[in-house]
Amino acid sequence: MIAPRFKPNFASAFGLSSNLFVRCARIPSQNIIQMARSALDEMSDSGAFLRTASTFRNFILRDPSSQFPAESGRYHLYISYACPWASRCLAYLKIKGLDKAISFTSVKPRWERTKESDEHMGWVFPSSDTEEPGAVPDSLNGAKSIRELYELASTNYSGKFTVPVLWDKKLKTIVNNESSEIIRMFNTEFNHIAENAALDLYPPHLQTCIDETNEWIYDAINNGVYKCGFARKQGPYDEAVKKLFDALDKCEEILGKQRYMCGNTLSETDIRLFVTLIRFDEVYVVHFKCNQKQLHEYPNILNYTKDIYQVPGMSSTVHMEQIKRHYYGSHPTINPFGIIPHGPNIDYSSPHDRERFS
Ligand SMILES: N[C@@H](CCC(=O)N[C@@H](CS)C(=O)NCC(=O)O)C(=O)O
Repeated sequence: MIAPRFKPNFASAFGLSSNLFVRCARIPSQNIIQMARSALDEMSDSGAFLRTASTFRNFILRDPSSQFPAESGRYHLYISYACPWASRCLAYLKIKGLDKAISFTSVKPRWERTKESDEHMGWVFPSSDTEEPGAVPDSLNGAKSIRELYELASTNYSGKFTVPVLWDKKLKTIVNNESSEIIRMFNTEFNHIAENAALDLYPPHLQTCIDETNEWIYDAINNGVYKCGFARKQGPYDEAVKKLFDALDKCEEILGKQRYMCGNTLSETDIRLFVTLIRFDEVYVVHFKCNQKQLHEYPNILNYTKDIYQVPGMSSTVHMEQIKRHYYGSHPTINPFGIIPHGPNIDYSSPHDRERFS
């Protein structure tokens, strides 16, 4: 049996079961809510994966008098190329033409010990520019890990140390660590400095479709693959797999009638769906046991994934080697020896048939 990734000593001191403790334990005498410290610990008693909500939820606004005004050069996006949630945000930086106004850096793909003093495993920065292609040391704050950024931003933070992190260089704090909100800010609030300001991925006439579609796609697909992969009992896994493939069948049908998920215009929903689809055959099929069908067995979804990959800027957000090294190498409860499967190496830059809808 493999030990939990992070077990602070005071869990047992307060007589809490580790399962309860890591999910969300209230310690009455001190009124502390202790949250899960890693996705691997977010487990209900029934063995189902339960994702906890992000904590930093401030908004950058175009209004210069706001606490976090949209200014060029002020914000930094910390990502991992491996992470689908962070990759959504990076995709927005690229396709909205914001990557000169908002800087970004990536951590190393494999989780490592974040401190000598405990067992937490998480995102760390390389120690030099050459250690890891695509990752660089943290020149802004000199942090060794993403965990240190959370500790700089808050002295009593007790949640997970996740990417993405949208960092304010001026106030030296985390503005927001929730990708679904970060992409909304990038879509609208920086248009006075965005190189591709005309691209609106959340236009008023599509908002109802986008919100409704995001909801079932998040539950069944984006988060659904994690529910399959992190389930610790057969029942929750069976349920998640069924939901996942029902939802993929539904996508296949929709994409047989139109180019994108909300009509013939690229929208937020497509970027959110893409980051999961691009990882599907290479990782989720094997690592998260999502193997009822592979994506390349869905012709519309496969061609749609290629179509979005070929949107200018998108391919630079996909580092498949880092994606595979992260998943297969960072979850020892699922893949104890960290072996990385070779296939299937799909070429997403090959021709697709989606122009038939335009
Ligand atoms: N709700 C967050 C989820 C972010 C998230 O779960 N990121 C993962 C990487 S894909 C992470 O950093 N996990 C660290 C951990 O579980 O310790 C968002 O969408 O921004």
